[in-house]
Amino acid sequence: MDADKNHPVTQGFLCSKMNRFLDERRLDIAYYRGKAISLEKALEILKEKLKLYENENNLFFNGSGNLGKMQNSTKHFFANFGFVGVEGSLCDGAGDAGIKEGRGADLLLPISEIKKSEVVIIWGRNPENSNTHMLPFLKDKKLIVIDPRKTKLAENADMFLQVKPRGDIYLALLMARVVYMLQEEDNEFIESKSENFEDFVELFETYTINELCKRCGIELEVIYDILDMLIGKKVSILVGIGVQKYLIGHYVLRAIDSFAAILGLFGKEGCGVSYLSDSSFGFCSLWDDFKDKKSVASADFSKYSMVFIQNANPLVSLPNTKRVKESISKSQFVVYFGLYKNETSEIADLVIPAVTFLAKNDIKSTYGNEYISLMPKLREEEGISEYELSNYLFKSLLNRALKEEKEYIREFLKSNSIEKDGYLISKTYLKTPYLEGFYTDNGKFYFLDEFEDDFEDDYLDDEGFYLLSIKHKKALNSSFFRDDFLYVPDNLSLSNGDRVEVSSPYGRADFEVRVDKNLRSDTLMCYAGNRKFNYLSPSMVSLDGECAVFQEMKVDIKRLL
Ligand SMILES: Nc1nc2c(c(=O)[nH]1)N[C@H]1C(S)=C(S)[C@@H](COP(=O)(O)OP(=O)(O)OC[C@H]3O[C@@H](n4cnc5c(=O)[nH]c(N)nc54)[C@H](O)[C@@H]3O)O[C@H]1N2
Ligand SMILES: Nc1nc2c(c(=O)[nH]1)N[C@H]1C(S)=C(S)[C@@H](COP(=O)(O)OP(=O)(O)OC[C@H]3O[C@@H](n4cnc5c(=O)[nH]c(N)nc54)[C@H](O)[C@@H]3O)O[C@H]1N2
Ligand SMILES: [Mo]
Repeated sequence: MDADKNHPVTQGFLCSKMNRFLDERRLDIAYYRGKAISLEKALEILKEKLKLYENENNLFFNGSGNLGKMQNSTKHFFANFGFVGVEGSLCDGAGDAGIKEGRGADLLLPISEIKKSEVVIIWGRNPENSNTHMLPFLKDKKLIVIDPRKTKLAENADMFLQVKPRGDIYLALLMARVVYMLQEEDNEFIESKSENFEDFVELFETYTINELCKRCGIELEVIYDILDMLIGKKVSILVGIGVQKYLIGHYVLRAIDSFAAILGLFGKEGCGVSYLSDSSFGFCSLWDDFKDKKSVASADFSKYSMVFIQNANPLVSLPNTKRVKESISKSQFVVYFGLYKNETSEIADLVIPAVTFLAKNDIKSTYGNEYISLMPKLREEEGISEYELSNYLFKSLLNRALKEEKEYIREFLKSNSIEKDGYLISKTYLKTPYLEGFYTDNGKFYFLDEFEDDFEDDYLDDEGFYLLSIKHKKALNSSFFRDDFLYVPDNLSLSNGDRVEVSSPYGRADFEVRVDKNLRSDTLMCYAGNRKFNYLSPSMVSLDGECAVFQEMKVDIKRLL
């Protein structure tokens, strides 16, 4: 497989996952209760089971897949067939909710704007692993990294703040407080483009500077240094999911936005805060939605007769694995529709192979930049596309058919895309985001005005360890590659190969250890897709955004002999 040499983002490079994509062994045959069967037979069984359970409570559970719009054509069928759907997020939903509260809509910073920045702050994001195509655009910038772990990018950054996990909100309030103390706030932005500024000031002044420093683990001198680098400069802040894997996740993004707003960093060239949204803002939605939806992170599978799982591996990716396993075993009929064998396909009654993007027509928005990509079908594969499956079910159970594939693709394209230099982009990003105001009712930015954290006491004491979960370079969550180690700092008298038991208020799990000198002395780490991590995480959801909170816990560690 080759990349397009002229593409303005990838510039002819494939990420390490795409480089090995064709070697990955796909699921190429259907299974019924463990026995290989033909695809035709599998579709017949699916149809019969849908008829059997039609009047009962059933769930359609989908993950994110590859952002292809045609993937959701199955959702269209199950919504029309009376299934319950999922809402909320396992991913970036808490932060997204916080951004929407302040700005009305969560627009990313197009690559064309990042290119114009003088300083870039990488905050709780690890593009070295999770977004390698971003790296060339960071090369000639002053770089500041804020992360509890010394990432590769942090090693080469102009400044690195090894923040306390879950401490980012206090860091944002601290920096805003010092900007205000130094009278460096952007009064023109504040007066003409924002609301709630006085409340924001009152909020950060409820804490002493010392208290804020203690809560985020950063010294005041460092804050002066960082502000020296920022004030008067074109600054973009690229925030990842790291900062928001907590109950208070929406407040964190709102506080980071408010810090950016006090410096007037919105609606100006080369400035802004970019979170992990995709480029689909402003496009039409093609598919009907469910009448009833339940939170994805705390889905109780035991309540449903039939569960249809697509684009996801909930037995590894959902928090509180023990609960997930128990509850899914109580459902009467589980269908897995995916590309690869995994923990979820293993327990499913019926397994239906999907085809990859190479064998179906689709159009996709992009995670983290402004481009829209057509994905024409290039080859045949064993299996069935979402469109074909949905059309089959519509015809055989609801007596109607979907429109032609290309009509949906055309409709999506028409709703908000435009060609620029030979590539499709979203019209929304032809202009600097928020240049003409925010997407709130009155077009103004809303500063964070209140914040309460009932859980901070658990986090502030010195007992136990923080446990991070981050993305692996070679994996895509639980696909392609697994790393099941527990990474520990070098102050614990543990060595590579030691076995430990880790316990949290929600469960326990044992791991083989790897020492990682880049961790804080109070912090442990696993990669996403680790088969054990989610035995430790809670099935709670964030206070806003209904997002999983994988790091809302402290853990204890014990060496096993
Ligand atoms: N290779 C690869 N790329 C991927 C993925 C993959 O699995 N593999 N997954 C994709 C998906 S689904 C997503 S959502 C994106 C996510 O992309 P990122 O946002 O980059 O995701 P993470 O690796 O989870 O976390 C980023 C950083 O947050 C830090 N962090 C953890 N806790 C905290 C905290 O409390 N405060 C601060 N400041 N930092 C913290 C971690 O140390 C880590 O360096 O990546 C996408 N890209
Ligand atoms: N411990 C821990 N848990 C996490 C995270 C973490 O950092 N730590 N990260 C969270 C995040 S950010 C995310 S986004 C989720 C991701 O979690 P999941 O959505 O469960 O992602 P994957 O584990 O990659 O599983 C996706 C499955 O979708 C299937 N698939 C891929 N493409 C297609 C397609 O085109 N069609 C069909 N039908 N199927 C397809 C593949 O078979 C694959 O097994 O995990 C969350 N869980
Ligand atoms: Mo994600």
